[in-house]
Amino acid sequence: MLEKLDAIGAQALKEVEAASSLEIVEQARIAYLGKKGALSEVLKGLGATDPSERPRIGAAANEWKRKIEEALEARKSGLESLELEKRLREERIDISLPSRQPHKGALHPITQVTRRIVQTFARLGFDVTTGPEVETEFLNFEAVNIPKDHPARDMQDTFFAGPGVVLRTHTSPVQMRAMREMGKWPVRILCPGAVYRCDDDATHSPMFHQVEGLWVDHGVKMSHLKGTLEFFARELFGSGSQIRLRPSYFPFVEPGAEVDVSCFNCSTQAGSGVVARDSCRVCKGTGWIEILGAGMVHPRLFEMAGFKDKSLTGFAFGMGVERIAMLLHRIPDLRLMYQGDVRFLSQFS
Ligand code: FA5
Repeated sequence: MLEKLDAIGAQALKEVEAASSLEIVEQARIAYLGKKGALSEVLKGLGATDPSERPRIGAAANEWKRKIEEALEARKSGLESLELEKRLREERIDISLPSRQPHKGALHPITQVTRRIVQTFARLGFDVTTGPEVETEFLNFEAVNIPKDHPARDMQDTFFAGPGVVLRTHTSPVQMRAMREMGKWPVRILCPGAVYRCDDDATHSPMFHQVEGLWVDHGVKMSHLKGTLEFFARELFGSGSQIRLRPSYFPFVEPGAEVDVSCFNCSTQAGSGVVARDSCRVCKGTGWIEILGAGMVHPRLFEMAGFKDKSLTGFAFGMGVERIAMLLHRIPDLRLMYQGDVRFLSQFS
């Protein structure tokens, strides 16, 4: 019986040492030390042995049990530390790797420029008002003194959205909406927003943005218009900027003017404002850049707004935001602003 125990014990130790996983270690424990394990099976025959031999056999069985338990424990912890090492190796974090930089978003250049324009006029007390982009033909044209069949309608190629309904071609109808809704003066508003025209080239887009300004009160004069726009030009294009007004025609103002700002590109190059302007790509050698249309509100608009006070006066102006953005950022083609190319847009973040 002792020989049998020795053979089982030796076999158990061999198997435990060779176990390649915790599962096999557990299987070996059950096979040798379990209730129906090899060791227990041998000890079942103890009753049939010589009683004087039993203490020796019992002691030998206990010794093998202890040895096998020790071997099981040793193999288990050996396998556990191997497993831990493997996991540590696999799950190692290389803290020297540079982290992934999240893409930083930024406002679109059109939004940035619109906000700059709005903030500049806000400092002079202008409030922001908006209107719908789908507008009645009446408010877009008739109410701002562009009657049906008037040749001025050709100045703005129109998208019709239905009978008597257009995609507004300018922000001037917002002037009319504001005066009608307020029903009283003074009116000092700024109307930014998208407008639509059937245009498409490097400097004209079917959808673009305008900012309209309107100031109505008693005693508003052309000099106020000039002073306001001079302040705006200096804030946006630099403190040395000058403006000039050239007579022009817009049906909703009388007199009307086109407003130019002195070329900030030339003066930047020269540092003095005096340069060989022939070489300037921004002003094409004229020294002036056209930035907006403006004038004194036509009395017909006050009639259309329901303002009966004949002594009221006002000025209005309207500018294209894309044009201002192109000038400020030297953008050669307006379409770049609508292509959603991150390489282009990220320059403005
Ligand atoms: C007007 O739209 C007038 N409502 C502005 C105005 C308001 C004048 C109040 C007087 C008093 P005009 O059609 O010139 O004016 O357009 C104004 C600006 O919009 C232009 O100077 C130009 O910068 C811009 N613009 C016109 N068409 C386009 C287009 N298709 N794409 C981009 N910008 C355009």
